[in-house]
This record gives sequence, C-alpha cells and structure tokens, in this order.
Amino acid sequence: MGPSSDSRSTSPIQRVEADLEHKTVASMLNTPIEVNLTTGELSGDRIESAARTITDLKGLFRDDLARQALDPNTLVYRVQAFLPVPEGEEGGMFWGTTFLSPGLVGDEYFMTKGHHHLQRSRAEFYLTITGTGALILMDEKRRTTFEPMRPHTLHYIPGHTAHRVANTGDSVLAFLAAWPSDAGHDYGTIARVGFSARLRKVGGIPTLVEES
Ligand code: S6P
Ligand code: ZN
Repeated sequence: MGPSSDSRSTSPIQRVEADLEHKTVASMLNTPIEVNLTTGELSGDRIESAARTITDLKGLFRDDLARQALDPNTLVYRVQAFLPVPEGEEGGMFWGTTFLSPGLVGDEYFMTKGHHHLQRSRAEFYLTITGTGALILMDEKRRTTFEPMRPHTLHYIPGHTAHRVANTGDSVLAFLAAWPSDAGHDYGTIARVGFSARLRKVGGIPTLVEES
C-alpha cells in the first residue's frame, strides 16, 4: 500500500464529515403512507385508528330499543387517520378513511355520529372508494340535505355545515377524507340537538324524514 491508499488520503476529520452527511441523508428519508385505492385502507407506521360499536352509539339512533336488540359488539364504523401535525395547529392538513358497515337500527341506516367543525369555517373533502351511501349535510339554518355516495364520487363539505354519512347499501362503505388540521370536532352540539332530519328506509328507499 502506498501513501495514496484510501486510509492514508482520508483524514479523521474528513471521515467524520462523511459520516454526518450519511446520517443527514438517512434522516431525510420518510416512509410515505400508502392508500389502497381498492379498499381505502391506509398503511404506514403513523396511522391512528378508532372504532365505534353499536354500544358506543347510545343515543344516536331514533329507535333505542332496536339498537339494544343488536349484538353489543357490532362494529358500526372505524376510522383510520394520518395526522402529520398536532390537532388544532394552523396550516396543516389531515387525511383519513372511514369504513362504515351496512345495517339498520329499526328503519334508520347505520351512520356516523356526525359533527360540526369546532372552527365552523373549515371545509372538508370526501371521496367515496367503495359501497353506497349518503352524505347528510345540515347548514346553519338547520336545512338538511343529502348527496348520494357511490364509488368515485367526490363531495365538498363547505364550512358552517354539519356532516354525517349513512350506509344505504349492503356492503361496507369506505370513503377518504381530507380536512384542515385546525378544524377540530364539535360532537356536543349534534348530541344535544341532532340533525333536523334522519335518513330512514321508507318503502325500501332512503328518505330524509324531518324530525317532528
Ligand atoms: C373528520 C371527518 C371524518 C369523520 C369520520 C367519522 O373531520 O369528517 O374523518 O371523523 O367519518 O365521523 P364522526 O362524525 O364520528 O367524526
Ligand atoms: Zn369533518
């Protein structure tokens, strides 16, 4: 080995710098989240999950005796979410998938709890992946409407609009959602006063029936 070999031509300082450079490059390598566009399933190590059983949804459906007659462990929906910044932080975005089971409580379709955003002006997108259902929207004047959901429908939920989803089909309804990280969730208002109408199966057809 002559004086020009690697071990002699690289000083200890140069070697430390090379190591640091290697570490910097390694720390810049984030593993992206993956979205299965057939099922809506998110995967990756930063995905959070939550589930709501029929027991968790006490008080939500009109016919509570019909709710109590179901297996208490019945899964109504589960949500996966990717929250890259702390909830409430301004300027970030969140991404999630909701998987809503098919089913009825009396004549009312399985549905999500529904909420307003805490910051009322914050909007949201939903994109249906699989299944059929209804996006139920209620404006500030308590006017309730719904949009049919089927694979590949995109739904814009404006600010100041309460929203919930009902599954009107016989298979799982999965939809993606994207919303601002400072939107927050107000469930209390809906728990107290509800929507002005419920989506019920009337003569086999999903129908919005005004609350009396
Ligand atoms: C979040 C977004 C959805 C819902 C999810 C469950 O702003 O609208 O991810 O959280 O569909 O519904 P809920 O009403 O129980 O939050
Ligand atoms: Zn929302």
